[in-house]
Amino acid sequence: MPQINQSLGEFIIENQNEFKYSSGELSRLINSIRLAAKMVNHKVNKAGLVDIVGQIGETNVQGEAQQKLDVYANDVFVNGLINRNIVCGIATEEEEDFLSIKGRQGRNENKYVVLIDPLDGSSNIDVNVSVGTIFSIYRRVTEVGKPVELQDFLQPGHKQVAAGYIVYGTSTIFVYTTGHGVNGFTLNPAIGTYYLSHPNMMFPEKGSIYSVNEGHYVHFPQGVKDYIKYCQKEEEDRPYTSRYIGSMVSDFHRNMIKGGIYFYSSTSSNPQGKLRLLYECNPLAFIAEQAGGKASDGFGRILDIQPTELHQRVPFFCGVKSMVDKAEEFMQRYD
Ligand code: AHM
Ligand code: MG
Repeated sequence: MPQINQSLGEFIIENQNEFKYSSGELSRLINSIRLAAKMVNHKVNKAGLVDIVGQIGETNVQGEAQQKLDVYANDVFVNGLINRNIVCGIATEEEEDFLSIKGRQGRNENKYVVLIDPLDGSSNIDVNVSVGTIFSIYRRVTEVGKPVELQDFLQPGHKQVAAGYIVYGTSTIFVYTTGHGVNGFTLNPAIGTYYLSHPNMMFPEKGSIYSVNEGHYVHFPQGVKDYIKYCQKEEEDRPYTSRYIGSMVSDFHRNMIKGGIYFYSSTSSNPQGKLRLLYECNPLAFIAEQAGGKASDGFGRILDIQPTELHQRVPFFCGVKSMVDKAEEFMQRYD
């Protein structure tokens, strides 16, 4: 008899009590995201078959060209969360302002806000390379029943109640944490169910992969240049292997399983780097710490940063703890 693992739906119900404010609301919210992710997965898999690949002629708030699939993914996640009356506010990479959700009869009793990058690694869509979704969930800090405010979104990452990502890759995997470890569920596309395939995910103690866009080398701060040279040096367990997909979710996922570090630091033209604190770095930092890894801006813990803007960028070093420690050591020489 083939073994049938626990499904994501069963897992969510079984572990709902672990959550200290358990009211079923967070479970419904994660359920809603898993459903939206199936729809996005379906579309991603068809990219190229229909006229869906390519830019839609708009730019997002970051000034980057939007792909059609970005727009689709954004609509699916946002509408899914709004229609099912499950959150009180949403912030997405694709929209300048956060959305305050009115709720049924004009009053919204929901407690959670979601921040989301609906389709990360979007430059990879046209070329059949893995992309992903990243999400982060907080309890609102303002009064329930009133419209959400910016401060509900600008919370430091250590206040997250849940975070996760989906990689639409050679297979589709849904990985999330509610602060009790990290679990991964692989989608069986034939029956549309995610099954627990990666229980209790942990970064290895040691790693041998470094992931960075070395094209920016001349523009990196000296600490990053030195760290890259350290990774490449013939010594002890080095040189490390270089792997860079250009979809951070996919790079992160591989590094968590195989052992590695991902970094996107400041450059001379972008002093805060490229990645967004609230819906890219914080959720992955939360997952990393839950999996025994580490996430830093080169000088301190990502999850302790007090955000000041919705689309704030931050330098990001994330992966095996000892590797991030080493990168910080190089960075701090030039503090
Ligand atoms: P995106 O959200 O617009 O896709 O940008 C984030 C992505 C990360 O997934 C990836 O690691 C990085 O940008 C790649 O950037 P670059 O092409 O500068 O290396
Ligand atoms: Mg992104």
